[in-house]
Amino acid sequence: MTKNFINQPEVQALLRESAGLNSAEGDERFKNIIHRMLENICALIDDFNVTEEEFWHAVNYLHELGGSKEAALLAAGLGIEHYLDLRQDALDAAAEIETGTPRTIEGPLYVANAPLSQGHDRMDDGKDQGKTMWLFGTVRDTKGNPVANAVVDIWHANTLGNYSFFDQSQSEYNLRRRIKTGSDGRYSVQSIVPSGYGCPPNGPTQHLLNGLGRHGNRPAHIHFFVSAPGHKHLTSQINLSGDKYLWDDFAFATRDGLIADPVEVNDTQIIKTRGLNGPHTEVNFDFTLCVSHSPEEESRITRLRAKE
Ligand code: MBD
Ligand code: FE
Repeated sequence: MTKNFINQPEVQALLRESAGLNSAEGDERFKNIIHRMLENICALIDDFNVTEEEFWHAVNYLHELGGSKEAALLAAGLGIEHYLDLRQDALDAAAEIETGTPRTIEGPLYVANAPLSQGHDRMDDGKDQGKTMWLFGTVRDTKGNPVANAVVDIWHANTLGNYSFFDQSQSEYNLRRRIKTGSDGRYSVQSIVPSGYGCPPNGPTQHLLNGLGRHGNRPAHIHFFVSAPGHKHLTSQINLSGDKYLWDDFAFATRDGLIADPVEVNDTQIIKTRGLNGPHTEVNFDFTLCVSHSPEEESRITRLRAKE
């Protein structure tokens, strides 16, 4: 076959026609993106001499991926979601915008509209015998002042690494809460220490990762959306130190500045003031929010989410 077969006039004409570039209808930006995507797929088929068997295997993979609703999981596992963060960081740096708590990926397991409480709540339903965790901190602005009326939306896995809603064996909104801060900017929750997540071993994401010689595990982590009037929305997570996957996260979400140390608490006075029965683990993490310059910056990006 001729070198650069993709550049044959017949192929170029086909790609233009199939991407709708010859049509007056449709969306310009969409057409250009689809055109580039088709060109890249065709070039890749050429460059790697992709066989017809391999091509239809890939098509069937997409069927499986969609059928099991793992496309967003794969986007995290292939680092594309982290790439979006790297791009936003670079855009912020280029604009010399001040930085607060680092952003990191949302992941595919958020559920909207968790119970909202003022200052404090308990997140677990008491059915998981995990270690009690007292998670607390302060939301501040870049000048160090506490931010009132910030909503700290928290979600994390149970001791099996599973998330309520996606794991139907858990109660509704288990380990999912929203806490609104008062004038002191503080939030606190009683919960259980989460375990790391592992991709479904027989799902299409793990199958692909197997082919790459990669595992599908995440360290123990806690997700946050933090938002407040006049401030930029923050999507982030903290990863717990001591986890063997801390710097080997299949979703690339661990970042400097987002590592929290679980601390054992034995002080009877602290145990008492928290209304707990005995020794437990505390995790302290403060957030710094940046001032927003437009209303859009104050809310999370639009994305299809459960219960929204
Ligand atoms: C998770 O819990 C998660 O946070 C991500 C990013 C991917 C899979 C499971
Ligand atoms: Fe997660």
